[in-house]
Parts: sequence; structure tokens; C-alpha cells
Amino acid sequence: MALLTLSSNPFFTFTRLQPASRFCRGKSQGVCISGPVQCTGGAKTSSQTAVIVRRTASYQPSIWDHDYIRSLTSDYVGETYTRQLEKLKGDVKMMLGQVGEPLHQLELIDTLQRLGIHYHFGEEIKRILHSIYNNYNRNDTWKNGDLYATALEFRLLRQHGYHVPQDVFHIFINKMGTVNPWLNEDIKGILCLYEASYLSVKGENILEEARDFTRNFLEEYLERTVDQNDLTAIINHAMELPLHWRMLRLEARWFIDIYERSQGMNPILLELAKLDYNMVQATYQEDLKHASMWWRSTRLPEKSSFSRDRLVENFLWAVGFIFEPQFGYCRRMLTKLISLITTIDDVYDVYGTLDELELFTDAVDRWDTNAMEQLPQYMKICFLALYNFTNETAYDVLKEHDLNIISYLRKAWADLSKSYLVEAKWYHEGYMPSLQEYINNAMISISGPLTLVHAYFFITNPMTEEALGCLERFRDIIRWSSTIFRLSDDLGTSSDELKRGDVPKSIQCYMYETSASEDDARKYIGFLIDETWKKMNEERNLNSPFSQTFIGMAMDIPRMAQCIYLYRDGYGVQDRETKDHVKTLFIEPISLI
Ligand code: 0FV
Ligand code: MN
Ligand code: MN
Ligand code: MN
Ligand code: MN
Repeated sequence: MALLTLSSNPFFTFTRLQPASRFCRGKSQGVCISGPVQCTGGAKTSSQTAVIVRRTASYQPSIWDHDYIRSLTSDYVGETYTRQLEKLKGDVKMMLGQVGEPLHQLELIDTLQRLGIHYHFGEEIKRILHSIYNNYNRNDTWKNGDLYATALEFRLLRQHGYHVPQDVFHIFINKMGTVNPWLNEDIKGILCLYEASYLSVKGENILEEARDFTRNFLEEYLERTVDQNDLTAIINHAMELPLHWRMLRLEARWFIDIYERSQGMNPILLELAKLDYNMVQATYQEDLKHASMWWRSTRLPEKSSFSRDRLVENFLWAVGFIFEPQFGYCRRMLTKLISLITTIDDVYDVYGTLDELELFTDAVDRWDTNAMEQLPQYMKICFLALYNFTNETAYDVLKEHDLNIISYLRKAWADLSKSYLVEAKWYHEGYMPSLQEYINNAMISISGPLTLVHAYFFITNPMTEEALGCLERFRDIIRWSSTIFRLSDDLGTSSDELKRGDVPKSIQCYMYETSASEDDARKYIGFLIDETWKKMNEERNLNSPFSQTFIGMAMDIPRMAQCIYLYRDGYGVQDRETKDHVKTLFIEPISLI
């Protein structure tokens, strides 16, 4: 078998430079590009000695050695620390009971959330916010005319599912429809309004206006401020990504340092945050070891050496999706799942020939081990790994809930494989879909729906028939979550994908459709991400049979994607920011003194 790297990128040049005559009108509204380098050759019968030309992605091997992972240990286990943690939790509960002023209550809740320890105080936080909401229209002297207080209340209430109208910001807007310039001195308030504006839903013009104003204002503030201090660090951080889009655990780690240096820092909160962070890290290490043992036992890393070997990064995704220590089972299973998805994605995108991919898709669709016989060796092992993992998942659920879920898992895999195949065919035909046609398929091929179906079974107790039905019909929350996941991935990965040969991604579809430049196309995709977040903000508060944990996970998927793809492809390329994230989250404890 000869390996050939296709370094030229047919679509990229065609979309911008080639006259329309190079394209043939394809099915539906898309177009075909005639004559790109085809990467076929197909799986010929053994009597034919045809050369199979395969693409290659030249992914670097894993930078994390299995034995190294196995050697990870933490001091933060055992009775002494558990007792200390319980004591500190008791102190904070008392604090939550005693703080009287609404603004102080809100600030305390905000601090607990940012420090990543709010999950210990779910009931207390709920109770406080409930009472603040009940007093909403009464007794509001504490926030009268105060932008900071108004925005903080707005953000926290919305975040917790309360409807607060955007009109609360009306008084800060002048007759011209722009934010009052006298706010200029109120950096804290403006920053808070900026963060609050990300809780908006579609059509909320005041919040849109507020977002533009605050962003411009803060950017200008940064430009004219020479001194670098914690305030500028906080603003820079907020400009990079708003709080509402942040991966929770990394945000907690970042904030603990900021909080430690801040005025009015409460030593009890700080101690609890650090101790909890280190104790949670100890549980992550155990999850990671477990997943790594499994990954090694599948021997997929050596059997599919064409694909990304990214066990530790997969665990990072899983922690991004659900960080609370009690969800270890979910994290372990998600890590396995993501490892399988990645391997199979690389089969479709990089290594497999179209004929082989048809066979694989058929085998998954039939869910039949007999169908394995026709598969090439490297696919047999992928297929059985996926089949076994699915059965493991289903068996766990059958044991615990007396519910047979194989049909749901099977369908999710069949949908994913079919969406992969659609892309493989588009690539081989040189077909250019419209942006909408692309997204309809690509929100499935990003594996968000498959991941959320699995996640549902990894966390839900008890399970209801109604929610199972919704999973099948991809309720909108799954759709929006997967769309942002897809668009963020395209922003981070499409340049490399197109270089090695892949379907045009959202950016290229948009460029072709509108003749936009790549820069403008990227801006437009950013705008779509924004708009989709608004839909998700709306959807999460509608009545649904899903638990808050599940909805939280649906929102944490795009957060994690936005984190990984913030500086291009932080997944394929593991040794930059992603490596720092891994060290911070799983390896290095915070010094307690
Ligand atoms: C992205 O890779 C990739 F591998 C993903 C998203 C798998 C991880 C899955 C979860 C975290 C659920 P790539 O850019 O190759 O994906 P596409 O779909 O663009 O081929
Ligand atoms: Mn969560
Ligand atoms: Mn793919
Ligand atoms: Mn891919
Ligand atoms: Mn991609």
C-alpha cells in the first residue's frame, strides 16, 4: 500500500479563484467541483494489485505516556482532607445563611460560582435567588440606578432560569438609543453588563446594544491603559471569551489566583476553593488512569496508527462536559466514547477509501457482527471496539434500570456513520454544499448528538420514556449545542483539513455562496455562533424532560469546543495551550500556603 500526502487543496483555490465553468451544478442547491484530485483507488479485490491511495494527517503521537499517567498521584486524598473540606463547607453554608443584603448575597454566589465551588451549595443558592426573584419588583433600592448591581442580578437570575426582562437596563440607555456616556467611569458596572449581555435571547436589542457598547468601551480602555494590573487582566480575559462561554474548571483555576490577590478576599472561601480543587483533581487522576487502562487494552492506538491518539485530551473534553467529582462514571465513559469517535472520524476523513467507508457504514447500520467479515482488517478492530463499548454501556443501563437502550445507541451510531459517509462522498465527488445543507449534516457529523445521547445514559437516574423520545428527535438544545460545537471546530480545524483533502467546511461553503473573503467568512461563522448561543439561552429555560445536569452538559459542550479551538486546533495539536490545560487540571495541585 502506498501512502500519498495530498498537499494541494482543491476547494480552497476553487472557491475563490476558479470561474464558474469549473463547477458543475450538483444535486439540490449545492455544486460539484469537477476535476479535483481524487483520492480513491477503492478497495480492490485481492487478485487486483491496485495501489490504494490514502490521505494522511501526520498527527503527532501522544505526548502523554501511559506509564506516566499511571504514576500520577495526589496528596489530597483521605480522611483528614475530607474532614477539613466538610468543615469549610459548613462555614460557607453559615455564611450563606447570614449574609443579608441582596447585593452581598449575589456577590457571594458569583464568587462561589467563579471559584468552582458552587456545586456544594446548590440548595442554598437556589433558595437565595428564589427570594431575590420574589422581591424583584419590590424593595429594589439596593440596585436603583446601579449598573453593577442590576447587571449582576440579571446575569445570575437568568443563568438560574428566571425570566428577567432586558428592560431593566432601559434607564442606562439614553434617548439616542445608546448607552449613557456618564457610565464611562463605572468600569466594574460596564464589565458586568458585558458579561450579562451574553445571557440574551434572540431579538433583545437593548442587550445587543449593550454588548457592542461595552465591548468597544472595554477594548478602548485596554488600549489607553498602560499599567498592567489585575483589572486589565480581568478585562483581557473577558474580551477573549465571556464568562458565559467559559469552560468551568479552567475558569475556576484562573479565578482562584485572581481572587487570592483581590481586595476583600475571604480566606475561608479561598481555602475551600483550593482544597476542593486539589481533591477534585485527585478524582480526575483516578478517572484518567481508568480510561487510559481501557484505551491501552483496546490496542487501538497501535492498530489505527493513522488516527489521533489523544486519550488525555479526550479526558479533558470529558471534564469540560461535566466536572463535578461525583460524575466519574460519566467522565470515564465519555473519554472512551470520544476516543472511539476520534478514531472512526479519522477512518472516514483520512484513511478509508470510499468503498471501505460504504462497507463500514453498512456494518454499523445493520449492527451485525456478520457484516464485519467484509471489512478490511483495520476496520474490523474499530467496529468491534465500538460494538463492545456500546454493549458495555447498554449492559450497565440494563443492570441499573431494567431498560434496554441498544436501539438508541445503535441509531446514534448509524446516524453518525451516515453523516460521515455523506461528507466522504461530497469530498470524492468534489461537491460543494450550500451552507445550510452543510450544517444540517455537519451538526450530526461533529458527534454532538451521539455524545449527548450517551451522556444521557451516563448520568440519568431515573430515566423517563418521554426524555428518551426527545433524545431521538434531537430536541433543539441538542441541535444548538451541536451546531456551536461544529462551527467552532470548523474555525479551528478547517485550514488543515482542507490542506490534506476534506469536504469544504462551513467557512468555505459560505465563501462560495457569497464570494466573501476568508476573513469575512470567519466573522460570519462567529456571528452564527453568537446567534446560536441566543437560541440555546432561550431553549434551556423552556419546559423539557431533561435534567439540569443534562442541560448543563449540552451547554458545556460548546464551551469546551470554544476553549479547545480558541487558538486553532488545540485537539489535533496537543502540545501548546492544551498541554498547559492538562497540566493545570490534572497534574499540578494548587499550593495551599
Ligand atoms: C474533531 O475532529 C474531533 F475529533 C472531534 C470533535 C471528536 C471529539 C468528539 C467529542 C469531543 C465529542 P475533526 O475536526 O477531525 O472533526 P470533523 O468532524 O471536522 O472531521
Ligand atoms: Mn456542568
Ligand atoms: Mn469528520
Ligand atoms: Mn475529521
Ligand atoms: Mn474539523
